[in-house]
Amino acid sequence: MGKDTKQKLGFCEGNKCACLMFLVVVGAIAAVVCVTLLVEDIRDIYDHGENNSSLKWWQKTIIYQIYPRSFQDSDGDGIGDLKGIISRLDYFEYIHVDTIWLSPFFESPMKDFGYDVSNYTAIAKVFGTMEDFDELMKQAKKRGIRVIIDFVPNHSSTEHDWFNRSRHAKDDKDPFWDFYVWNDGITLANGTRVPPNNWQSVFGGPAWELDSVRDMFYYHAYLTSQADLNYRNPKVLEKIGEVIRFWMTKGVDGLRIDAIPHLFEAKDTSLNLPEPEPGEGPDLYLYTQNQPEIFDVVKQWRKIIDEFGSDRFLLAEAFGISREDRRKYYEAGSVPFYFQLIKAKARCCATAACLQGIIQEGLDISGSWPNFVIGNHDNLRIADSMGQKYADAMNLMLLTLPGTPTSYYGEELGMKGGDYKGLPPKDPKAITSGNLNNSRDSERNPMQWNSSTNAGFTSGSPWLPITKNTDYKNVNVESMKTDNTSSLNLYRRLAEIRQLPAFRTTNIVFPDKVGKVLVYERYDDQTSYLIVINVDSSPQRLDLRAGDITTGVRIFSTKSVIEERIELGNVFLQPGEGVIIRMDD
Ligand SMILES: *[C@@H]1O[C@H](CO)[C@@H](O)[C@H](O)[C@H]1NC(C)=O
Ligand SMILES: *[C@@H]1O[C@H](CO)[C@@H](O)[C@H](O)[C@H]1NC(C)=O
Ligand SMILES: *[C@@H]1O[C@H](CO)[C@@H](O)[C@H](O)[C@H]1NC(C)=O
Ligand SMILES: *[C@@H]1O[C@H](CO)[C@@H](O)[C@H](O)[C@H]1NC(C)=O
Ligand SMILES: *[C@@H]1O[C@H](CO)[C@@H](O)[C@H](O)[C@H]1NC(C)=O
Ligand SMILES: *[C@@H]1O[C@H](CO)[C@@H](O)[C@H](O)[C@H]1NC(C)=O
Ligand SMILES: *[C@@H]1O[C@H](CO)[C@@H](O)[C@H](O)[C@H]1NC(C)=O
Ligand SMILES: *[C@@H]1O[C@H](CO)[C@@H](O)[C@H](O)[C@H]1NC(C)=O
Ligand SMILES: CC(=O)N[C@H]1CO[C@H](CO)[C@@H](O)[C@@H]1O
Ligand SMILES: [Ca+2]
Ligand SMILES: [Ca+2]
Repeated sequence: MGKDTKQKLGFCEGNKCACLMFLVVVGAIAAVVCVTLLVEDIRDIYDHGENNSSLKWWQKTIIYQIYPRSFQDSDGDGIGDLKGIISRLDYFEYIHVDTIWLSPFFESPMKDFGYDVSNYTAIAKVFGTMEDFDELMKQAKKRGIRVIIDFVPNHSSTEHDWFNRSRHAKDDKDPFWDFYVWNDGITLANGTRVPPNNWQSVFGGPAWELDSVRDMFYYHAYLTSQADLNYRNPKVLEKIGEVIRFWMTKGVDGLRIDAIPHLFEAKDTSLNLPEPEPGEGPDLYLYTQNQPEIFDVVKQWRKIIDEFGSDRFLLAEAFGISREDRRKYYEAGSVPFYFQLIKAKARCCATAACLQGIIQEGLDISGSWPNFVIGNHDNLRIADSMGQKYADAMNLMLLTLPGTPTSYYGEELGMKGGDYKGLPPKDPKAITSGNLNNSRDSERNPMQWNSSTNAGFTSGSPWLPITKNTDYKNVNVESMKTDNTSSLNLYRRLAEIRQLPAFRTTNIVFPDKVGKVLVYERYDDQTSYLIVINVDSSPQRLDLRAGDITTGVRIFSTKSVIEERIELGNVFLQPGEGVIIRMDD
């Protein structure tokens, strides 16, 4: 075919909208909205002419995040484990996911459920053994499933042997003396010892803790039991390099680096956080986040994993970074997670304009490979943040955007988070900060596999109960398998559609005027698809004709399994409904 798509996309000549208004009365609410796609300017930015065959595996995959504690328990202790994950590997084939990312499963006192590592090369007993991990790798490989593991370099548990050696070190001749960020602090006139500055921890309170053994303060970005490693010390880099090689040798396909913006703190510990400007919130991490030294370390880690082949993947967890810093993460050989869609509701009410703006920001990366995330273990599930009605539509959006999507376990079911109001929190963030609103328990609720007691997650008593509000008797994998309109089957269908060549490109165009419905077009030389998602709370009717193209085939709808030829001049969507339309030539 090879037709001129630019001409084809001229929805309205010279962007002057010439759409006819269809005055159809539906429930007396639907308004006709005319959508024009603006071609020239946007196309030049996003059109990188990606070549399907030259894409790397991580550009063609869906990443599925497993929170091991909550995915599948194999031994009845109520806590998910590696054997449980192994027993569910076939599920990933079923939903067409071929990359899993495991949140931490390393030895840990579990003060932050594994994000406090006490031995980077050992498995937490509660999750299993190294043999279990090797078996997991073997079984995953057999099924063509890639495995990415979490890597938590910013801090170790204070129960790590390195910390013990460091706090017992007598002087700088001890190799562990400077392994962590130590400081004498300040001694006041009345003899009281105080931290060297007013730096704050992410989980609330001062970021310095006086250690009674060494009689010095150590810095911790998170909990007091999560001491920050000192990346100005080459010996730390050496040890952490060994950890990376250890897991690469085990055959893992990539690392997801946790909390990387916190890797370095300002060298000058006399710097105090300034009073916030009137009307502005304080910049609590001015001296402890996004320091320029980070990128050299990322480059070093990229070099190490390249020893094992250039196609291993490096993902950086970097929340709320600047455009410039995003560029630097890419330049250093990593892909920085783009998280802003998670915050769409809070940031701008998740309206169509809001979502489009966030997506465009996510694509503003000068030719680098994009990625999008709509949920994780730190944020409310989509069904809770956006509303159940919009859960399928958000999966539709995630899986049709350019780049690599990351799905959080359970989101393929449109599952709600647990309702733990009134129960004591398990999340240390809530406990430490003394604010129950900070609890991340809800989104860490057990995966719902079937309609048996405890949803097939465990034969024992789950560490977080399965609560009534999640309707697990209906919202579970087994029940949803048999219903071709279920969230699960919609997700599977979307995962298939993603494999079409047009979705493998980074080509995307948006309308020049945004209404209440999120609209974008994805295309390659051959075929063009319109994605239309009603994120509004009222039904919407749209005219989507593009020049002389007046019909298309609706190949997907969140409300129907029937493929249907439709009139583009009259597209009707219920609230929360999303469709994919293959445009006729
Ligand atoms: C895609 O690959 C084909 C065949 O390998 C090549 O001829 C073409 O130039 C490539 N296109 C781009 C945009 O790289
Ligand atoms: C792109 O790759 C997928 C599988 O990786 C394949 O099914 C499809 O045919 C390819 N498309 C083109 C245009 O090469
Ligand atoms: C971590 O655990 C492994 C396996 O048990 C052990 O060989 C190693 O010495 C431990 N490392 C540290 C730093 O404690
Ligand atoms: C910590 O180090 C001290 C001094 O070397 C040692 O006596 C102690 O056994 C260590 N503790 C642990 C838990 O390894
Ligand atoms: C010492 O002085 C500081 C600052 O004025 C005060 O907060 C603290 O309570 C005093 N400590 C004692 C033991 O008096
Ligand atoms: C927690 O959230 C509720 C509801 O939004 C709010 O009323 C309350 O003030 C919050 N509590 C704290 C300690 O922030
Ligand atoms: C639900 O899953 C559990 C764990 O896999 C299994 O033991 C149980 O038999 C299942 N129940 C049904 C009704 O399939
Ligand atoms: C969906 O399921 C219904 C009921 O089982 C069945 O009648 C229908 O043919 C199915 N539709 C498709 C497209 O598979
Ligand atoms: C999104 C994410 O990975 N958040 C983690 C960041 O790091 C802290 C400390 O390791 C964890 O508590 C968060 O869960
Ligand atoms: Ca278990
Ligand atoms: Ca740090």
